[in-house]
Amino acid sequence: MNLPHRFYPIVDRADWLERLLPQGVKLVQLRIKVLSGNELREEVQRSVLLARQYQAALVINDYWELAIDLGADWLHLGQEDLEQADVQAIRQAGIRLGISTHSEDELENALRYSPDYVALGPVFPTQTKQMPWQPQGAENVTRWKQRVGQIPLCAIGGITLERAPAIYAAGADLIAVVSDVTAADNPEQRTADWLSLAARLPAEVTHG
Ligand code: 3NM
Repeated sequence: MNLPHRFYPIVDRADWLERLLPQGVKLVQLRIKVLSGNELREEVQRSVLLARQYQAALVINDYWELAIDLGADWLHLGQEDLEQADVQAIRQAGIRLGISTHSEDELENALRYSPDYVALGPVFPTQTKQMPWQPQGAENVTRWKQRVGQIPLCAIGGITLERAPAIYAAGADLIAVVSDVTAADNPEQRTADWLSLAARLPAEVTHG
């Protein structure tokens, strides 16, 4: 597949990249909600440079103009972000695109953009993001994978290391997590445990 790893932590600061990238993380999302202006730009810039240094794929959440400006390789957009974004400009900049989905309608909409991955959430209840959606359960992971075929499917929302094997088995090509890593007693150790789980999975996603 086009994605470099099956474990996909999401963090809100470049400082986290300093901690996680040396562990061997090869795919990470920067999801910043509380910065703006120069502070935001500097945080994204530093993250882009760190990802390059560690040869990891960095996915910028939401800030598509900054992503183009700062030479990011990947972008993640929610459905509302997608409406505001200039997807043609994003594609022209050679940026790959992941899109959130929470319902069949959102999935149909996302597929119109030929995304490089589709995210499905929340698989389980999560405290990290307020959303109107009911938990999807492993069943919808399987349904989504049948629908997206060769497009990598990312499962997100309330997923822990302990729950991960069942979610990979249900059809998730990759799993994105926030709190299971960032709220862990020892985030570096938790990351190492995720990486060793992912290393025991097939390296290539099974298409379709
Ligand atoms: N998006 P945690 S769930 C950022 O369903 C995000 O689209 C979701 O955090 C979606 O791993 C979520 O702590 C939060 O549950 C994931």
